[in-house]
Amino acid sequence: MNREQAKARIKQLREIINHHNKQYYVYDDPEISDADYDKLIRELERLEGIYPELITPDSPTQRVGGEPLSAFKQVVHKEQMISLADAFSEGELRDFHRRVTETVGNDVEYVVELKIDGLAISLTYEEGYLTTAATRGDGRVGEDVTQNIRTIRSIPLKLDFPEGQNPHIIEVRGEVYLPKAGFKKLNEEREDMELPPFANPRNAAAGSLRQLDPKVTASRPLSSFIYAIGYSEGIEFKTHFELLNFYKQVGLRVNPHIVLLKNFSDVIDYCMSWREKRDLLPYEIDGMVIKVNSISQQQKLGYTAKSPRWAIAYKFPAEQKSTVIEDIIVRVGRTGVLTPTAVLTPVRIAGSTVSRATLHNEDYIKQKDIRINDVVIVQKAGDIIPEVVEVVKERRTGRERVFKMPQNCPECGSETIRLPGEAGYRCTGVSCPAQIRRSIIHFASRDAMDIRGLGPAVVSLLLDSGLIKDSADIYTLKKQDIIPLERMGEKSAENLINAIEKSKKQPLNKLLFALGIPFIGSKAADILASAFGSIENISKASYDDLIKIPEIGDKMAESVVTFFKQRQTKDLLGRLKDAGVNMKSADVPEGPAPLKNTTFVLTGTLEDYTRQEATKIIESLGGRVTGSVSKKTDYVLAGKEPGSKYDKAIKLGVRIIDEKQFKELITQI
Ligand code: 3BD
Repeated sequence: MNREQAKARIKQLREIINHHNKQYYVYDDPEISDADYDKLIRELERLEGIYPELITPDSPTQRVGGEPLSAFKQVVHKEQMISLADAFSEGELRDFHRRVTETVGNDVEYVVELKIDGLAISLTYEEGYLTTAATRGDGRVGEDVTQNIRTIRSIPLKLDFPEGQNPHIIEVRGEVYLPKAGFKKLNEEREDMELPPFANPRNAAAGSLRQLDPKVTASRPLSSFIYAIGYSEGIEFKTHFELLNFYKQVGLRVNPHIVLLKNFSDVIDYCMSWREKRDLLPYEIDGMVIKVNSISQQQKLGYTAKSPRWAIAYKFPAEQKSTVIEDIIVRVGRTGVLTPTAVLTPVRIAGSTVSRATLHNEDYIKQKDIRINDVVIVQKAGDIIPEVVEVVKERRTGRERVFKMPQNCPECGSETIRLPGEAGYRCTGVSCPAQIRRSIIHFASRDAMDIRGLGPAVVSLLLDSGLIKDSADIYTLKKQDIIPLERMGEKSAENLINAIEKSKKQPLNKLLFALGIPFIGSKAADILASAFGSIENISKASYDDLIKIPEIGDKMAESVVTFFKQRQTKDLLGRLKDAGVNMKSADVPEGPAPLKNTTFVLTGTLEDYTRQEATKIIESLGGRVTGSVSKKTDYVLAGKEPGSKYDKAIKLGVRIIDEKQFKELITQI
């Protein structure tokens, strides 16, 4: 395929992919299988790899691009993002309707929307292209989260405007949210890593969007619903419903349960019906939003100091139930932290049965004076995580027992201690089975060594059968050991062995994270890996060396030093090294960098190298490869059929070399 053919195919692929993207993420109506979709993406990636100059920012491959940010820029919304007044009862809703009719008369239509429990955002599209995405902030100034928003598949990078309706600029407003399933999974992962869980999907969505590294955001299954407009030029709407239809048409995701109602009693019925049905939705809603449909009526009604008079939020009451704390048990985490958990007489709340509630730590229990056998009020924060709201003290009978954190680990019997400055107790046992199990599961997990097929169940099997005692033992496993295990077989054993083998090549940051050093999450692991370049260097680093790194705090530095001092750590690392596990960063230049400060641009087809290979060679010698020719370019490496970069190099007087000269250059130095 020549360049022209590739260009045409790239264009075609982008159109096909964008179409399927929209069917899947915006309209929830996929037309092809995931595998076929992946094939299209891979073909496009391959072609763009060969012709990187044909990559455009709106290409579907460019959703995760760019380097992590060091901070978010501020964005002033062109038009303010106003608040919404709340109503908590049917009476308050009727008051709203009365105020509306007093101003605009009885002929009113309402649009009723679900109130998505997410994070409000504003997307600016200029000439149809997404140029800025910002959080709401204080309504006037938000944070620039464009890089992160671009990773959300339901948000188009470009809008398809119908003929005659092409606003020069439009601020589109809506909600970014994490579906219930994604929220649950994220919290389970956080619990595994002993990070505090997000209290509700809104916090989880906010936490996911406020990531400096867009790759983290991309790994979260965020979605969006669009429901309002801010500033715009070159387009007008008569009704809110018309606006929503326009949004649907241009490829923005609009909630399918939005209705247009003429009668206010229907509005009330519709709101109440969702109060009962909300559990059936795959995302959280915390109420309904009622809006006057006609824009001219909206204008007549205007705004109070804080919110529009033409809209109101009806907030569902948080569902609470009383139940009994039958017992308080203690779970042991990967780093030995003990978490007290209430065992409840099961009750149904907001659509699911609740039989456990986390009590966080000793201080929390003391503060609320929670005792075993207490009658308590339980609710689900964000209607998902059960929590104890309060103790019903009037119902105490004298049979209540005060809970004490155990002095010995419930799993291994070792002494427990409460470290100064920490809320939690830790098990001091070096071979606590609960800790070991959780640490191995963590070691093999996706963001760590990524050993597919080595989940909690298989780890338990391997531990119980005595095949492994710690993470390093994973690398001594043989196919014959695994085949006889329950629910294993020839094929799964082979896959597991291959995944284990592959994990030896995981980059340093993943290994460092996998070790499960207290307070070192994946971000801190990335930072340490790039600052020190090898396990050896990190293990030799002093507290002072570590604390010099801006993102590494006091606790982290102390934890790293303590971890690497331990005999067990040395033994574990020795065995991992002997097994052939990678212990260094690939990107620490080992030798001198002869092409340091030298910039290359590649154009045309090379005979002996792909572009990626040539780029790797240049980078391994310390040089840089950029996409476009400027005065600062040192060399343009031109292959067969070079493109416009060749002409530009001539124009700017940049030195052009061919493949032969390139080979001479790299062998000479
Ligand atoms: C939703 C305002 C108006 C455009 C003002 C009428 C306050 C968060 O599903 N419509 C919705 C939803 C939120 C809305 C409006 N329609 N404002 C809406 C909304 N379907 N969640 N909100 N917001 C969005 C807010 N956010 C944080 C702090 C304070 N206010």
